[in-house]
Amino acid sequence: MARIIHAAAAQMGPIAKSETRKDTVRRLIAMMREAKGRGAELVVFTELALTTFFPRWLIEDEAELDSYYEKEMPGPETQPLFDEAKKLGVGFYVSYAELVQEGGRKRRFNTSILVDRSGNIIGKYRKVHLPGHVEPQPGRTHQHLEKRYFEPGDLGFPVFRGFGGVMGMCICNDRRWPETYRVMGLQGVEMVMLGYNTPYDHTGHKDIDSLTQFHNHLSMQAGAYQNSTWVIGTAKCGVEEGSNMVGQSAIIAPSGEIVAQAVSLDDEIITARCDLDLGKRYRETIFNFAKHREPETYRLIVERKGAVPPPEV
Ligand code: CDT
Repeated sequence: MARIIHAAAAQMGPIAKSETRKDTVRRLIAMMREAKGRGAELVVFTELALTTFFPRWLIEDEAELDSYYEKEMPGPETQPLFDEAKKLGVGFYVSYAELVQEGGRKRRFNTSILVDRSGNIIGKYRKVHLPGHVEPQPGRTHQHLEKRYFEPGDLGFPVFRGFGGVMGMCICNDRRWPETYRVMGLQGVEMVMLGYNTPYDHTGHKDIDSLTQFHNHLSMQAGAYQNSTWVIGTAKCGVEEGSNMVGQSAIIAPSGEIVAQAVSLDDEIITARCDLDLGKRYRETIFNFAKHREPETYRLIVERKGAVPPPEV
């Protein structure tokens, strides 16, 4: 019997700084209802889906900074999303800023969770690859201070059994790194869910930035194909507080083909019936890791050359 997950990417348009958690959760619930109406049983929301993308500002007041973080999940403002998921029988992925007290200090992570159709959290991930800077960069209209506001995730890239398959998560910049998908691929991942907030001016070099849309899909399509997995990438997009962010949310098959793509820069649901067994064809042939990978060779190459600087040109 085919193993189908009817999945949705719930792309989000801008979230204004003035928008409350209550307003935002209401938007997420409306999209969850629409996704369910279109047959979806799993909804993938975006990165830091509960607030505006606050790392674009230098925030020196600690109470103000803390206000962007969740101290519990679900908390009073996010509980309605869990209640609705349970009522509809729909699972979801969502990313948010997480604040925990550990070892007598505050720890901050860019986190995502996977929630099953009964409203229970079945997986948690903390973003490993943090882009941007610790200190504000002179001359930039919008900062990208993720390195200031988060620690690198300490949970690795775990996979979770759920929705009849092997599920994995990552967040935004993680999607550009082959290691992200490969670590999950080595654990047999069948669907990778991710949210992203990608400003068009993210490198500050116009020639590279003009390829932002190409690189967005390139990373996710390569990750899917090379690891025989579905990838669902969901954007927060449009012009948010003056920052112009890419859309193009996509559902990508293990072939690397895009099977559904958002066309707006606003709240938009896209769906696809994802056959998890499609990945098998690749996993058992061209990307049969057990047969064709050469980990010992990779290790020797890295050991001999890894620490040696490249020759001068
Ligand atoms: N949110 C996030 O990770 N965005 C990065 C772009 C910012 S780089 C300063 C991304 O890789 O899309």
